[in-house]
Amino acid sequence: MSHLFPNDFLWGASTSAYQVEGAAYEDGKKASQQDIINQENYTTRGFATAEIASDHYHHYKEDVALMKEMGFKAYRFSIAWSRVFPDGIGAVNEKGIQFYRNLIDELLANQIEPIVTLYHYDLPWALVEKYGGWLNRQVVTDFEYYARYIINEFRDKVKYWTTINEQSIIVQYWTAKCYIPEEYRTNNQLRYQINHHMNLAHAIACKLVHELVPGGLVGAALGYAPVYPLTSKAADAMAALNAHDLRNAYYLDIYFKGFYTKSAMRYLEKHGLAPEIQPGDMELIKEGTSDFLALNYYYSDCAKSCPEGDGKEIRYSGVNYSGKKGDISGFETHPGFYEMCKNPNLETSDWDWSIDPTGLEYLLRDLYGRYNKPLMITENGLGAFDTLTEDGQVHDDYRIAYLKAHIEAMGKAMDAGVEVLAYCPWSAIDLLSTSNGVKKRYGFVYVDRTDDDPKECRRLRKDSFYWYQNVIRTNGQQL
Ligand code: BGP
Repeated sequence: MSHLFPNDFLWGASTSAYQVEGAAYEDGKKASQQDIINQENYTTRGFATAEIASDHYHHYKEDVALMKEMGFKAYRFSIAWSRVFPDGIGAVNEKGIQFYRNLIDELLANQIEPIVTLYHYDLPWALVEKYGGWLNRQVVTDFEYYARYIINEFRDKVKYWTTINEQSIIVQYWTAKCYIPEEYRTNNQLRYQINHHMNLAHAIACKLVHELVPGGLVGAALGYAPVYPLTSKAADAMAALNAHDLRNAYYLDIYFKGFYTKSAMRYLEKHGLAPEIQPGDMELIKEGTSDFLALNYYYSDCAKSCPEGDGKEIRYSGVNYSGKKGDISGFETHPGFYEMCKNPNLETSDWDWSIDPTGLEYLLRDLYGRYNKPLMITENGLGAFDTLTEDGQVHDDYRIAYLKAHIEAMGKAMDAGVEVLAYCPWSAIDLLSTSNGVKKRYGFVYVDRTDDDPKECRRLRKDSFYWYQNVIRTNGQQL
C-alpha cells in the first residue's frame, strides 16, 4: 500500500539558472563562470554551451504552463547572480531582475510555490576576474550584497529559500563547479577554503532570510550520498564511517551544529588541507541556523579500507564523460582514511551512477534521526539518453521506474516518522547537464535540441510527464 502523503505535500521539480535559461548575454546579463566553463566544455568535448541551454528565458510562460498541467505544487529554481548584478556588485540590472519577478508572479498565479536557490554554481565572471571568485574571502561580502537584494525583493512572495547548491559536490568536482585558474588546480587545500567561504555565505543567507522574510524558511541544498562499506570487514566499516565524516557530516554539522566534524578536520589538518578560519567565523556560522535541509539524491556510495603506505595518493572523484558504462575515470582516495569504490550489488546508469532507491529511505531515516529537522528532496532523477520517436513521443519507462521506486522509498521513510516537505526531482524539463552536455536528459518534458544544434528548443511531453501528472493528481496514491 502506498504511503499517505499530507495534503500540503509539495510535489514539483527542479532546475538551475545556467542549465535551463540560456539568454546568457541578453538584456544586460554578463557571463557567469559557468558560461566560461561550458564554453570550454564545448571546445574540448563538444558539449553544448550555456548560451541557449533550454531557452527557458524565452519560454518561461510555456514552461510554467507545462508545470501547471502536470499539477506542480512547487518549483525549485535558482537565480543567476550575473543576470541581476552583471558585475557581481553595483548597479542592479533592471531587465534581469524583471525576469525573476515575472517568473515568480507566473508561478504564483498558477498556485505553484517558488523554492528559490540563491546560488547554483554560477558566480559572476566579473568576480572571478577581479579577485579569483570563491578563492578569495571578498566573495562573502559580495554574496551578502547580492543575497540581501534578492531576499528583500521577494520577501513577500517566496517562503522557501535554499542557499548554496551542493557544497560537498563542489569540493569533489571543483573545476567543473568553480572556475579555478590552472596554477591552483593541484592545491587541494583550496577546495576546503572555498567551502569555508561558502559556509560563511550560507550562514549570512540564513540570517538574512530570518531577518527579512516574515515566516521564511531556509536551508542549504546538499548533494548527499550515504556511504556503505564494501564488505562487513571492520576495516571497511571504519572506512565508510571516515568517508561519511569527510563527505557528509563535514557539511551537515556546520549547518545544524555550527562546527566542523572533528574526525574530518583532524584528517584535513594532518594533510595540510584544512581551511584557514578567521576569528569570528565560527560564531557567524553558529548564528546562521537552518530550518530544513534540502537534499539532492541520485546515488549511494561505497567505501573500502585504504591503508597508508600502499603507494596510493590523495585523489578526488572521477567523471564519466562518455555515457558508456565503466568509463568513470576513478574514485576518491584518501590513504589511511578511505577509498571510494563501485558497489557490486547495485545497477548503474550509463554514467556509472548507482541506482539505489533504498539509499533514499536510509538517508532520510538517518538524517532525520541525527538532526531532527524537516527534509526536502530538491533533486533526484535518472540521467539517460532519450529517443524521440517520429511522432514526437519519448517512451522513458526507465525514468518512470526510477522515480516510482524512489517515491516509494521516500514514503517508507515518512511512514517511519520522517518529516519530508517536498519532492522536486531533477528536472522539470530537459536541460544542460553539469558535465555531460544536453544528451544526458532528466526532464519530464523533452527539449528538442542537440549539443551542436539548439534548433528551436521545442517542448514535447514525455511518457513520464503523464505518469507524474497522475502521481500528483492522486497525491502519490497511484505510482
Ligand atoms: C546535481 C546538480 C545539478 C545537476 C544534477 C545532475 O549535482 O545540483 O545541477 O545537473 O546534479 O548532474 P549532471 O548534470 O552532471 O548529470
